[in-house]
Amino acid sequence: MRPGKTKHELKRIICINLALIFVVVGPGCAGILKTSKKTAGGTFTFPKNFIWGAGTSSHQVEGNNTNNDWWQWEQSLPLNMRSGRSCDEWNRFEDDFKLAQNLGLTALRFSIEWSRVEPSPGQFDAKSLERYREMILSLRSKGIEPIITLEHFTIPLWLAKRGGWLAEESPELFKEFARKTAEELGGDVHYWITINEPATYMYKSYMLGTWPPGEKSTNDAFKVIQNLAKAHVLAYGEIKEVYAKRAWKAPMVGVAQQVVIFAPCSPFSLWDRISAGLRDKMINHLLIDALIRGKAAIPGVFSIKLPKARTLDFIGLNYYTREHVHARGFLLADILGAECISANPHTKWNSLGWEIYPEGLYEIIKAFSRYKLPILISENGICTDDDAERSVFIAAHLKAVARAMDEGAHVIGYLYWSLLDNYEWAEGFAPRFGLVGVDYATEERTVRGSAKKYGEIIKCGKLDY
Ligand code: GCO
Repeated sequence: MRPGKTKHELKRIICINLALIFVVVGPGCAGILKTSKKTAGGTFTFPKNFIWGAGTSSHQVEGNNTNNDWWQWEQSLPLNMRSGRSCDEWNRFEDDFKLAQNLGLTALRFSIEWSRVEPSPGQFDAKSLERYREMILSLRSKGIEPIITLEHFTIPLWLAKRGGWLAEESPELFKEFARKTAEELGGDVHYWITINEPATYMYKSYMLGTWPPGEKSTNDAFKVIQNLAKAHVLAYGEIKEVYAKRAWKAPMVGVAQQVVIFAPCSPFSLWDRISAGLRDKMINHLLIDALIRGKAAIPGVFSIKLPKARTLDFIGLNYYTREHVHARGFLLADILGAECISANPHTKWNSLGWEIYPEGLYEIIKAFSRYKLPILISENGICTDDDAERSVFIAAHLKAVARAMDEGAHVIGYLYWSLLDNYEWAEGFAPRFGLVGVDYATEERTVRGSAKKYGEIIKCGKLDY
């Protein structure tokens, strides 16, 4: 400081400097860095092209998807557990995309409803395709990258009647749908997720029986996962071919894999540790392994052989929680075990009772880095009635991403689940996952504080971890 300055001048200089910091760093950054706890970590600056987004899926937000298996299934549920008009996204997407743009999102993941695009076998509906084209162009005009999911748990009724994903012909039928969609919409799409959470679908629809078609048969479940894997491989080939023929820039095609951190109920029990390890292998890794190597097996239990290896350009990871498991006996189902509740008094849960465990995202990214493919966090989110919890959740999980990336992990983006409150399948409308709240009676939207905080992190582009 130069001598001879008056108190008043000093104050002015300090104010100007603070204002400069505010303009250069931005209010978000200042806020984020101030509130973040400084640990042994560091500060990570996300790459310029990092994908910052959120996700939705057709049946959960569009409303009136009357021609799919879920709609039929819901009709036997109480009124408040049916999807109905949901968020009416089919008609309101333009306004919601504007909200996403205002938040500073650079990507939006949404799904194409198969039952709309192909309402009867081999008959494609030009109007529905046109609506999806409008959605894609609307996003593009707002500088938002569309990330398209082709299969997010629902199938057309006609396919359900033919046996759904159990039917031998299902992979071929999916291939046709993928080809047509890529031909019609591909010019403006770079990222494709063929199938969302194949193992979740297999488990809930064919083992637990809590989702349509409500079956409980391990044999059928294995057939279904084989068909889903084959469907992915065929769709991957089709999408690539369509792009190559038209000389469009080669797309990135992957799946969205559900991942859970499995921990033993007792770290001292060998069997509990085996149980956790087995679940990790079967639920987290088996499918990814198969798609990369073209085959995978658990000797004596299950094997899968695919028409082609190396059909992933990136791995999508849907991460929410950790589960503690213990073995009940020595048969596979027993070793796979049962869950127990963590006794840790500091444990936090979302409104569906899932443990919140941000470090798990770091662990999962590290574990999946072994495949040496780009990783997209295709879902990560919290259902809660306390929006402050959501802000903490997002920051904590992004810090886990930052830490993994700082150690060299190749993560290309993060998609918060979900842009909007929506229809949470068998749980109905009660769980609130949205960055944007939805009043289902009026369809009024409320941008939550957590959404703005997420926007601040995006704007800032760096985080202490
Ligand atoms: C799933 C889906 C989403 C869910 C989300 C919250 O994993 O079930 O991909 O449709 O809504 O995961 O449960």
